[in-house]
Amino acid sequence: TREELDEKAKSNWKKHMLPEKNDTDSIEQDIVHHTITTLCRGVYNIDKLAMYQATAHSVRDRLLEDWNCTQEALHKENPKRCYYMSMEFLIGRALDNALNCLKVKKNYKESVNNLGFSLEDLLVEEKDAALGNGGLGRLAACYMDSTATLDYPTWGYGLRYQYGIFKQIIKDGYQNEMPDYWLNFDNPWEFPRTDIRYEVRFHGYVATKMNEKGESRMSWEGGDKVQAMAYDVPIPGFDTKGCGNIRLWSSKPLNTFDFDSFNAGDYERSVSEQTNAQNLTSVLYPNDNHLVGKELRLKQEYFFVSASLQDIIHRFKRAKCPWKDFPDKVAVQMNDTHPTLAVPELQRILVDVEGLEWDDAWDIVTRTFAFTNHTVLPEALECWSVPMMEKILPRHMQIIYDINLFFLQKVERDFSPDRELLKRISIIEETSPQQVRMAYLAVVGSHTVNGVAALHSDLIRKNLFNDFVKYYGPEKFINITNGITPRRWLYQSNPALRDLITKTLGSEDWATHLDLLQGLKKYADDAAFQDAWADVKLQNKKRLADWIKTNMNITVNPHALFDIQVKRIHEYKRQFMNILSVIYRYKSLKKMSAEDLEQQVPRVVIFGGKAAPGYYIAKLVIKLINSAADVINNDVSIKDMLKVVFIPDYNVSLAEIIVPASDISQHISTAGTEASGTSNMKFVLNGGLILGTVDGANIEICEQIGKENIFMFGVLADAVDDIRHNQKYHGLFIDASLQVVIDAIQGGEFGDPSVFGPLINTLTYGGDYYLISTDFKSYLQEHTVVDDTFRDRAVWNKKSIMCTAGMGFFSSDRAVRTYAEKIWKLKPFKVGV
Ligand code: GPW
Repeated sequence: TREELDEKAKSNWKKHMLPEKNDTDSIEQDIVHHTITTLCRGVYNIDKLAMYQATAHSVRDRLLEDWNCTQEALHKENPKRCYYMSMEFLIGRALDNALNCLKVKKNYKESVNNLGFSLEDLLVEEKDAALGNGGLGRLAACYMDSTATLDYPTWGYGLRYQYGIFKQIIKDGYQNEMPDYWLNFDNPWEFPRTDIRYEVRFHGYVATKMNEKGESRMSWEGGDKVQAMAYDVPIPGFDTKGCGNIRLWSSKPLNTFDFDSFNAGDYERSVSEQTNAQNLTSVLYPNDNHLVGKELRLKQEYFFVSASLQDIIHRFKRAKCPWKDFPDKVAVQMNDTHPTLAVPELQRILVDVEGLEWDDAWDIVTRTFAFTNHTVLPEALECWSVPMMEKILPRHMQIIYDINLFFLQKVERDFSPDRELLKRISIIEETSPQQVRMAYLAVVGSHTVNGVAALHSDLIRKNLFNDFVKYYGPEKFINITNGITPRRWLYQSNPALRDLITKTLGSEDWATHLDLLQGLKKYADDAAFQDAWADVKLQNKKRLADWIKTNMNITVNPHALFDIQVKRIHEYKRQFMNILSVIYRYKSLKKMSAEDLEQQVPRVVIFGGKAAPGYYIAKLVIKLINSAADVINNDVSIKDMLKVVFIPDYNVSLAEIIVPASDISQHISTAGTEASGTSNMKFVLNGGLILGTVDGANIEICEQIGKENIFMFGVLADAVDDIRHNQKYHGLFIDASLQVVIDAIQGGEFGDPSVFGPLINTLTYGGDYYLISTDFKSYLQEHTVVDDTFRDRAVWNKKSIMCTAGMGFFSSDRAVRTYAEKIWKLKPFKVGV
C-alpha cells in the first residue's frame, strides 16, 4: 500500500498524477488515443458506436480523477458515512449527465465535431442502465445524484444484474418481452474491482461452538458458497469535485471445486454448479409493487445484503474503533424491505462471529438501520415462508425468531398483554406455513421509519404500522416527501427551458438551489415571457412528435393538447380508466356535427409503460389501448381531433424526451394507493399541468403550486373503504357515460370483444376494487375543464409558468438533506477546496 512506499517513489507518483486538461485540443487527443488503445480501432473503421465509446472513456478518465480524490480524502478523514441499500438503481444513460456535471459539454461538442461526428448522435448510442422497475429504482438514482452533488459521504449498494428490465415490444397490440442484455458491449461507466470479493453462504446447518473467549456461540456451517465481486459505478456530482459511488455486486463461482462430484466422475455437474452461482445475479425481477416470492429472489436479497455488510464492516474495522461506535460511523438506509435481511445478518455477525452479547449487538443494529416504506398495497408487502427461510438461511431464521420473541416480551411487559395485539404485531404471521413479515422486521430493526409523501406517511401510521406507532410512540415514524434531481429532469432533458430560465433568473444557480425558481413568478403575467415560455413547450412537443413519426410512423399535431400518462401499467394506477375516457371522447366526437367538431380542442393522448410479464390484466390494458388507437387514429370522420399513441419500451431515456412535452400528464391512482409518485414532479417541473387524484405527492404539489394550477378530481382516500364496502353489499352504480364505453367495447368496435372480457369483468363482476365507476364522472368533467382552460392560451401559459416556479420543494436535494439531518446524522464532506 501507499504507506509502504518510500518518499522517492511517492514523489514520482505525485509528479505523474496530473489533472486532465479540458481544452478542445486535449480532448480530441484523448478521444483519438482511446480509439486506438482502448478500442483498438482507427480512423479507417471508426463509427458512431466506437466514437461514443472513445468519448465516454475520455470523460470517464476525468470522472475517475474526482472519484479517486474523493475516496482518498474519505479514507484519510474517515467521517461518518451513509449506505443506501437498494435492490434497484434505474440510472439511465451516463454520458450527457457526466458532461454537464463536469461542465465540459461545450468543449466536447466542439471536439467531437472536429473529429467528424455530432455529440447528439453519440449520446443515443449509449444503452440505458436499467437496473430497476420504476419509481423506486429511479428514486434511488435521483438520491445518488443529490448525495454526490451535496457532497454527502454516501454510497449506494446494489446488484449488477446482467439483464436489466426487459425490453417491451408491441406485437398485434400485445406486450412481448425481450431480454435486455445491456452488458453486450463494453460498459465504460463501471469499474470491475477484481480484488474486492466476499464469500456468501446459503443452506447448511447451525452448530454450537466455543469462540476465542471460551464462550459458547452458534455457528452457521456447511452449505454452498458463492462469491460476490464488486463493480463500482461513479456518480458525478453537479459542479463539485466530489464524486459518489454505487457499488454493485456480481455473483461469481468460487475458485474451489466440488471434488466429491469430480471424483465420482461427474465433471459436468461440478461445472454446472459454477454456472448456478453465476446465475444468482443474472436477472432483475420485473415486478413493480408486487411480490412473487421466488426462492432465487430471496437468495438475491441475502447475497446483496451479505456482501454489502462484509464490505462495510471491512471498512469500519480499518479505523480500529470499538464496535459500540459502529452507528457513529455507519448509517444504513433500507430502500423498502428488499434489504431487510441486513438486520438479522448484522446481528448474526456481531453475536456469532464477533462474540458480542445479544443486547449490545441489538443496540448497535437498531442504531444503524433506517427503513423507507414505499407502498401500502398488500400484494407488494414482502412475506417469506418460514420453511423456505429455514432451508436457505437456517441461522437467520433462528435469529428472526429470537428478535421476535424478545420484541413481543417487551411489548407484553411494557405496553399491553392483549393477545390479539401481540398476534397482530408479531413479525411471524401464524398462517400455514408461517410467514416472516419483512416490513415488521424492518420496523423493529430500525431507529426511524419513513413514508414517501405526507398522505402516505399518515396512512402507514394509521394503518400498516398503527400498533407499532402506539408501542414505540410517533417520533419513530416520519415523513420525507420524495424528490427528483433537477439536473437530469430539467437541466439535461429540457435545454430550451433551461436556457430560458437561466437567462431570466440571471444565473444557473437554480440547478442546485431549486427554490430560486420562485423568481419566475414575477414574469407569469408578462406577455413576452409567456410567448417565449410557450415557444419552448412547442419545441419540446415537436421533438416528441418527430420521435413518434420516426419510430412509429404516426403523425401527430404538435399544436394539439398533449395528454400523457407514462408509468408502470397497474390496476391501481388506472390506465384502464384513462383509455375508457378516451373511448368516451371518441364516441362523443363521432356524434358531433361538423361545426361542433371544428370547435373542439384537438388532443394527442400518449401512453407508455411496461406490465409485469405475469400480470394478465395489465397486459390486457395495453392491448385495449392499442386496439382503441388503431380504430381512432384511422377514423377520418373525427378530423384529427383525437390521436392515441402507445409508446413502446418506456424507459429513462424516453422519459427525457416525453416529460418536457406534456401539456397535461395524468396521475390518477385510486386515492390512497400511490405512495408518492415522482413523475408527477418531473412533468410539473417542466411546465406541464397535472390531471390527478387527491393522492400521493399530488396533494403536496397542489399545495406548493396553488390549487388554481392543477386539475384534481375523484373521491378522497378516507372515503375509499366505505365505498368499497357499499359496493360489495349494494352493487356498483355504472353511470350512463361509462355504460356507453362498455357497450362499445362489448359490441366489438375495437376488435373481438371476448379478448377484453376479463378486463371488463374487473369492473362489472370484480367489484371494481379501484373505484373506476366511482370516479369516472368527475374524471370526465375535469377533462372538460382541461379543454376549456387550454383554449385561453394566456391563462394556460401563466399556469404553466406557475407550475415550474413552485416546484423548488420537490428537488431531491431537499429530500436528501432531510434524510441526512433527520435520519443519517451526516454532514457534507467537501473535497478539493
Ligand atoms: F412495492 N414503488 C415502486 F413499495 O416503484 F416496493 N416499486 C415498488 O416495488 C414499490 C414502490 C414497493 C414506488 C411507489 O409505487 C411510488 O408511489 C413511489 O413514488 C416510488 O416507489 C418511490 O418512493
